[in-house]
Amino acid sequence: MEITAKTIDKFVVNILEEVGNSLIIDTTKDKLVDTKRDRNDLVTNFDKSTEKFIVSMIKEGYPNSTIVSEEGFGDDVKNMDGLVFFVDPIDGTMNFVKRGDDFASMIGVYLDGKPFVGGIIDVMQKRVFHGGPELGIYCNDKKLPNPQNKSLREGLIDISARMVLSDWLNTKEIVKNSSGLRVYGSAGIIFEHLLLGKEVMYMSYLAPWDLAAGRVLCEGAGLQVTSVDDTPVNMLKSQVVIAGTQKVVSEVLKTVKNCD
Ligand code: 2AM
Ligand code: CA
Ligand code: CA
Ligand code: CA
Repeated sequence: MEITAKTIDKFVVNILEEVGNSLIIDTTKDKLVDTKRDRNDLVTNFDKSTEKFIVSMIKEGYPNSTIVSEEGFGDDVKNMDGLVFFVDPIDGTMNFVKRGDDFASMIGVYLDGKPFVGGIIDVMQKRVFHGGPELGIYCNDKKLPNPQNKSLREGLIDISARMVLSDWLNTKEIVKNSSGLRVYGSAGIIFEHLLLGKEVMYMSYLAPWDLAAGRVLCEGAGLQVTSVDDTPVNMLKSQVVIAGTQKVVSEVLKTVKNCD
């Protein structure tokens, strides 16, 4: 298939809509739940079957691309040359298992290392956020305006519970300087909140598949995404990432620097 932003955007949206329709049914079914690193790191049969489906669609549509994915059905990707797809089949698996909402499926596409197209489906709300720097950002068929460049004291923020509880990187001070903390438990749902201007910053330790789609969409919407040491994010490793309005990211980077 053609490698244009428009074609790949349509391709990604079609896959995510199909995934969303089947996950809405799956969330009512019994799940086989397994743990990975610890008792709160879950994987279900649906994470695996969804990833297998997405990977097979990508291999069919773009056989020359490479795939970085969470549950192990992708490729062993060593560099960002050409077309690289990042797949998180179910983001917020704990929410999927315990709540049946506030979970997402995400596909981020990079061309020669550059953010190209991103797609995040908020499954239970049936909303697909998609697009990129070339196309602009859409929620389903509606083009979204860029979020306002708010400051930390003007907005709600989201930081992973683990980071706040341990006060890692001065996170308690950052929370105190904001309008308040929210912890939604799904990177995809939090990126949705950033794109809609409902939250002004997200800070968490993220793997490449947690970050890839959200980064494309945030940068396409005039938001900033950076690693915590103020260097560009590396899409082939896990790292602490700050995403948010330009004003908030610069405030947070200053607070983080004061932490030692
Ligand atoms: P997941 O559900 O796809 O695993 C809150 O837990 C968010 O952080 C979710 O988006 C979750 O994605 C992700 N997450 C959970 N554990 C993680 C880890 N050890 N490293 C990076 N991201 C993680
Ligand atoms: Ca996981
Ligand atoms: Ca994830
Ligand atoms: Ca996942």
